[in-house]
Amino acid sequence: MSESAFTTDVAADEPVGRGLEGRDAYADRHADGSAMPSEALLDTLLDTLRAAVGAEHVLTDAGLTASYERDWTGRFTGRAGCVVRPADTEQVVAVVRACADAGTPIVVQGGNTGLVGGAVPDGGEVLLSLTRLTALGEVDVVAGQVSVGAGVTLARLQQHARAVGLDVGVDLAARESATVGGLVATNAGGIRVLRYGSMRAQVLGAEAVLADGSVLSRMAGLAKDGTGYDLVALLAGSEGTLGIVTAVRVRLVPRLSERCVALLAVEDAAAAIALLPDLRAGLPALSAAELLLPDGLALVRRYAGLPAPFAAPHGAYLLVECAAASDPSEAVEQLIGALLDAGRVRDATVASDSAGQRGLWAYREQHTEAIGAEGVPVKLDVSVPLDRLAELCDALAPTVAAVAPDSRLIVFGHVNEGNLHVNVLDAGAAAERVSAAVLGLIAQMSGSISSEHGVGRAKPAYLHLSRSPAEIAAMRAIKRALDPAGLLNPGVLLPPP
Ligand code: 2HG
Ligand code: ZN
Repeated sequence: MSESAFTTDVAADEPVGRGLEGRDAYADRHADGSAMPSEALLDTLLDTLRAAVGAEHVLTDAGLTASYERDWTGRFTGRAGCVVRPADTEQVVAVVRACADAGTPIVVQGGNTGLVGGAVPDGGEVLLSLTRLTALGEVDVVAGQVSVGAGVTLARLQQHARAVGLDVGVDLAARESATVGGLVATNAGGIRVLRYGSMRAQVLGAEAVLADGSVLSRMAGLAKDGTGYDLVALLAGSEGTLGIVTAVRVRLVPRLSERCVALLAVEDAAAAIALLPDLRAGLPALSAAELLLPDGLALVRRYAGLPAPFAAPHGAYLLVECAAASDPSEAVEQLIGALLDAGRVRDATVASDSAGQRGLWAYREQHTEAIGAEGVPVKLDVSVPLDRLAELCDALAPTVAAVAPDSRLIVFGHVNEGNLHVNVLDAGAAAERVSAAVLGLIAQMSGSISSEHGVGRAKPAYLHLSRSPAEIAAMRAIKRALDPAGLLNPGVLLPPP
């Protein structure tokens, strides 16, 4: 499809929104011609915001705004014009209308656990924090659904669902802080995608405030609905650029209280990948398969003071979890026995009790923190077709070493989805060259430059490596149609025209 098929009446080169300090139409000009925010307009906007959400929920003091202005990795920071903390959808509407009137862009933030800078300001935007939208509806156990506010954390939602024998299909290490709105906005994946799919698959409905202040609401949770464009699905993964998700109708799954977790030691990453068909076929209760490599394991062990999982080191490790209504341990042990006998697994440890299971998961889940404790990494989140994953594992080290010889590469990930987390420490001035080299490699392998973390501010310049010109033109047309002034999350996801 040609670009013109999507052209709207907004010129392609119209600037997307910028912060209070950069928007000429709403700014006074200094004698030297530089754009400055109009003090009067800023004051008027702050007054309107205070009236909308209460003065105590409009933060301007640097001491109070700082934690909202820096991402989890410390890689992305920027000053917000102010931080606004609405309590409900009506207040979000009032904030959006006030910002639209003032021409001031908005950055939307949930639990601030994002890893691509998609929820921190670039400079001068109104930062809209949704953490006060914590309504928790009663679980509809017949439908297996619940309506929740965007600011509810994943851990709180899990607790809520588990209390009635249900669970959430998505799970990830940042569960205590990550919010449902953020999970939808980034179409988060995590550790159970092989069983339940990513966040988009858990979303049966949503309510969202659009850039003009109108409210899109589809919260009935219809399992079947063939009435045209799936706008809710479009919001999933839109990273706050099309609308502000304020509530979500979440699909729940049965709570499977019996678990078995095993750590398998194998020769190398290729051997771990080669086990997948047997694991999927032999373990119907399979719910996670995570790849760990020696450097990452060593880093986590040092950071968390964990013992070695095996007497001898191995080339790669596969963490496997099964979850079922009745104890899946027997099936896991049987399969592992056969794999050991066949020499395809070199060693294995199985945990049937919850303390042992937590212990094994710690090797995997502590990766992000252990890496963060070493410094600010180049953090890439990529996927390739499974039949190229082993090739990618082999190619990563030479690719990174060629541009950043003194760096340290830590790779781990969700192996069944071909999704690797590539973290590079000590890249120094070569950081961007590392991104370009790794993402270029991914493009050659028909992969995705962003598998589950989103594009954010970190990767718009690389979007063309995963999306065709026609796709990017279609995305731009959708953005222009829903947010013609570029009010929502400017600079996130789409590169400048
Ligand atoms: C995970 O799988 C998260 O633990 C974070 O997606 C990955 O830190 C990372 O690179
Ligand atoms: Zn992940």
